[in-house]
Amino acid sequence: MLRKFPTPRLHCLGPQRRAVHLGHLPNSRSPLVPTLSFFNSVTGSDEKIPTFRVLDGVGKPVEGAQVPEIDEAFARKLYENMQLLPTLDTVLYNVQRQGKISFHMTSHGEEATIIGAAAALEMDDEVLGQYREMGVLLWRGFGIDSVMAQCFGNQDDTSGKGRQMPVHFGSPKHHFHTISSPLATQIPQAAGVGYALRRSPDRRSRSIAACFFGEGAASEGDFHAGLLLASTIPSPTLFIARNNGFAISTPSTEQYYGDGIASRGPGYGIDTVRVDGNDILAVLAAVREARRRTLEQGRAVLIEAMSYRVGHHSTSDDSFAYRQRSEVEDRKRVDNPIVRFRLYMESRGWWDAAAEEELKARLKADVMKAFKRAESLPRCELGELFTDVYAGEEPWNITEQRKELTQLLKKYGQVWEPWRTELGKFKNGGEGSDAVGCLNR
Ligand SMILES: Cc1ncc(C[n+]2csc(CCOP(=O)(O)OP(=O)(O)O)c2C)c(N)n1
Ligand SMILES: [Mg+2]
Repeated sequence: MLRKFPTPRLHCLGPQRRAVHLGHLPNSRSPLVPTLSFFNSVTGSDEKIPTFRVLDGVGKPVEGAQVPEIDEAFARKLYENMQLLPTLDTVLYNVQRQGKISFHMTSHGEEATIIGAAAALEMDDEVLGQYREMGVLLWRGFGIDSVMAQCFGNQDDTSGKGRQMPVHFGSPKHHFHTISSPLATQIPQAAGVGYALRRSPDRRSRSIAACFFGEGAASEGDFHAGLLLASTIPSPTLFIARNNGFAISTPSTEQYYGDGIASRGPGYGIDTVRVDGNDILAVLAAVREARRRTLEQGRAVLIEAMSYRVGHHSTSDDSFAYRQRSEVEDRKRVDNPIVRFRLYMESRGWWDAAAEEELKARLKADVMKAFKRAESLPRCELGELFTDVYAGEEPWNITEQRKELTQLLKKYGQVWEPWRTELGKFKNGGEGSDAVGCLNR
């Protein structure tokens, strides 16, 4: 059983609420009161929605906390995945800087939110991510070779045959819906996926839709459309807002005036909780309980996980243009999600310096091996650019684009150096592909 929070008081209706009985309007259950009184989620600092935490900043359970049941093997899996994320991120970030891939986004600082949530879900719960949730795939066994293949867009990329931007993963096998760049589109989609699960006899009462998004994405209209959809057409949908303090350069203080994202849940009649996103045990407990609720009630739940985006937004961003280096350095130290959990593991006798050293060396070697492999592999056949973009017969616009590329390649493919180099990166040097139409014809 989890410890119960005091219910946040979002309505300041005053003492008359209970004392005076004036009844209800015919079409409402709202009690009639004789006093004019406004309410808000930001009335006073003591009215803020609380943040659920299990471990303190140095990995010690806080007084009264109910520590979720985990054994040593599970704890090690959590920790190894939390360490794998930054190992991969650091290599991919540097590889982008060397010009070998076009783009990357790191999860630095959000390891506990992402791995903790992944670990609380069932492996076949449907996940709709934003883009910073590579850790969910790692937890589900996608593998670092597949991560590298997607980021390099090589022939082993099962997410999209190299046709998507890096980090735009997708894997039906891992129940991970393909990432799409336009923000918040996954939120109403998740409400639809949750509804589909409810209507599917073999998934009903067993699987949920879990939707991740940033607090910045929650400023989009699609956030409200998605929550309203889940509220009025009930479904087992879990919304996980990663509040990492920034939407690129816009700090969260400029993104809302209300009490974060959590204050919006009650407006839609959705059970809501705020959690310390740097505390993996708190995230694990909150997501486990939220998942149980969505299935039991068949209704959506909203979690707001509080963390801090330690890395730059992406490789296209330099965050020191809009925040102090010292602020980032401070946040790396205070409540560091990986350190907190390591200290907890050590206190249980499950981890020590030797295990740490072995893990870091092993992960680095594995990631470097996968990187070298991915770099050496060619891209898919060039013609694959046009196959299975849509289901069914090829539509006219794809046919037109295919013909245009064929003509351009005939004219410039071998005579213009940048194109010749690019073509060399594809399987068979970009030649012999029926779908494009033979380049040398
Ligand atoms: C509809 C739309 N508007 C703007 C963008 C550009 N954009 C990409 S990421 C981003 C910030 C999102 O911040 P948040 O949702 O907090 O996620 P975080 O990057 O912090 O994980 C913006 C504005 C976009 N991709 N789509
Ligand atoms: Mg953000």
